Amino acid sequence: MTALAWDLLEPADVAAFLVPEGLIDRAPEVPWPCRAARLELPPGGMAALPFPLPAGVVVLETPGSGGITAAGAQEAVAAGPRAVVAGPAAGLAQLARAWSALATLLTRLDRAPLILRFADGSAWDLSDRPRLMAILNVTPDSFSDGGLHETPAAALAHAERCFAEGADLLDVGGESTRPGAAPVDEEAESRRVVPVVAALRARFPSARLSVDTRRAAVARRALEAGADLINDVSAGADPAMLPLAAEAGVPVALMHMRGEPATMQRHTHYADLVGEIAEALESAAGRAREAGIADDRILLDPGLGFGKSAEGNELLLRQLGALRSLGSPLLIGASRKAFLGRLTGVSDPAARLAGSLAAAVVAALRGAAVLRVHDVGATREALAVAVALRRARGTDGC
Ligand code: HH2
Repeated sequence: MTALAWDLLEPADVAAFLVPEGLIDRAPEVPWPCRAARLELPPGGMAALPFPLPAGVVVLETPGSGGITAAGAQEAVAAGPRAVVAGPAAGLAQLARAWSALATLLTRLDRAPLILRFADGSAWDLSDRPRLMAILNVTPDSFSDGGLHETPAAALAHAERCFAEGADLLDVGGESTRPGAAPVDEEAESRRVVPVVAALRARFPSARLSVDTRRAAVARRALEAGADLINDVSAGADPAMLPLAAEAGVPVALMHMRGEPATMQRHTHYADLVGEIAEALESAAGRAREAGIADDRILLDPGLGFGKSAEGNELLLRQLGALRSLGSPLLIGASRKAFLGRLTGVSDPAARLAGSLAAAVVAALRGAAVLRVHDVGATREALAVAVALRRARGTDGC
């Protein structure tokens, strides 16, 4: 069987391929992941499915040895937005262990467009193009821009440039979370972040600002100073964080990390990286919902570089499509990170622009909704091309 032409599928086109039991196991060359989960048809085929198929799901039954062909995949996708359900057993089983899990999954995949809603009720429709979250580290020790924006004047000048270059959101952080970084105390973090958020809010009244913090007390003060979103690399480890976001009605970005920045690179082995991260993010989103945060206020982030090996980061980017099946918009922060330096041979983080652009384009093509970046203008240009070419696919035969 030919490898399915998954790369020809629009990330926005989610298609469902329900395959007879065993077929995929007999076709190990089919790349995992496609975009969701495996469905093994029960004896009796489609008629025996224990749940109704959501609208828009196409079923390709492929009796015999033909399997799903690239042409069949194309044909199904051309018929409209769908959910992909296919892949090798080991990975897919993580995402759909039972019929009910698959039913939930398909319902989520049906939920379109992806929306991120702010406290004032306005919303981004994330299905058209990825949004750019520009990085502003007000720290002495961040891995690529530490010490550059510590004074309010320097921070404002950097923000000015980011917005002029097309940033949709500015992420202000007062604690480096690079591997090995020591934690900063709450007071010191607040002293760095809060005045900068207040100054940015005064200077850019309608701009979107986020605060990159693991501490609810810091987040609360940043929200009071004008922040619109909480970016929490610990996915709500501080028990007061999720209730705070719910009370304030602000969106949260929940990121996967193993342990603490100081020690996380000691724990980079996973039996099933993508499956385990999908599960952890799913449970983070569940905790957020339980705290009262609405679905359209949740962003999920696999946390590139946070307790992952270089190969793990690469795998996550390659298989990002699988995480789209969680049903929440995905945030990706690859910018200037060490795994890019390893691939390109560029050791100075500030010089990793080309690698960062390649990663941003790949992430966008695999469905990332928000990209956290240092180099806004260059990323915006690269994405303009990638998104235009992505859109052309399927409409003009490219
Ligand atoms: N990466 C960093 C910090 N915050 N937040 C999210 N959601 N996703 C990320 O990948 C992410 C993040 C690390 O990058 P940076 O802020 O540039 O460096 P440092 O932590 O050294 O300040």
